[in-house]
Amino acid sequence: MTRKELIEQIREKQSFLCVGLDTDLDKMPKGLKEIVKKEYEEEEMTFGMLFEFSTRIIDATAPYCVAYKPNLAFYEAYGIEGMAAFEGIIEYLQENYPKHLIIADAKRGDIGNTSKMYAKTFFEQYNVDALTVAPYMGEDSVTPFLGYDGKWVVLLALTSNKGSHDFQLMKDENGERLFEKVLKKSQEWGNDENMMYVVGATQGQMFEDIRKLAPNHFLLVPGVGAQGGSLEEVCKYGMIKDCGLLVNSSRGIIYASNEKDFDEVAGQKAQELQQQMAKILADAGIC
Ligand code: NUP
Repeated sequence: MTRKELIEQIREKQSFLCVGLDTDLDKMPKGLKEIVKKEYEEEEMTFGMLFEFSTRIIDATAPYCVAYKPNLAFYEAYGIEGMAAFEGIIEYLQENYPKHLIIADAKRGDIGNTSKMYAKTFFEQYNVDALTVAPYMGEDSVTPFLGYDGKWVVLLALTSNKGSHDFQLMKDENGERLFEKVLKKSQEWGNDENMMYVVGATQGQMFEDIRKLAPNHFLLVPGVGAQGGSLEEVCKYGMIKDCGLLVNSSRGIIYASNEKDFDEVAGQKAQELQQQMAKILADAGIC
């Protein structure tokens, strides 16, 4: 998906919401198991639970979001069946919601030879639109992901967790912080048509500093909802003339109810965020 197509979707939906698919079997809603039992064999139950839960969430939230972000940890943790569910969910999205951006949150990056295989995995085998990548190993670990037309590298810049302070805020002798070096250096490898940055919603006013160095890049912003980040603050300091933001919420949407109505409630939560986003976009004159 190109930047232009993504912006068109944001304007059309009046939303820059990304729904995070962090599927945890310990958090499945009541009653789902009984439904799945009727349709799947005993040995397919893990696949069935993950697939049925996710696709119901997707159907309920699709009108209110422009992107989905399955996090690989929540599939790999269930072995082959988990990965089959990941693949099934990606195919379901591609067939039913081809205009939604699919971001695989896997935080990959290794020596060039290995990164090439990671790129093949996500951009050829699974054919997702975007992949989160860690910048730590430098240029040759990131560039193999950048050679695919219409695909996106989403590079970790300033993450939402407390530990982001340990390295990302470290200063050199000139007072430049590590995340600022990541923003500057990585722009020698990619551009705002094939690279986004991860910036945590919990970082608030730091978005001002991010925008000084990446004025035009899309930012993937996790941390709204369960981690307590503020949508208003993110938009105040991070929004640009064509939006430039994808704000993710996972637990705040997908586990809002653990009753039979879990998908309906997830849809309502997504719609609430979409309505707040529509107002912010209108106030900013974007749509
Ligand atoms: O800085 C980051 N913070 C973060 O939470 C980078 C991420 N990729 N994430 C991911 O976003 C995290 O692993 C999870 O998949 C999602 C946030 O989920 P939630 O806090 O909305 O439930």
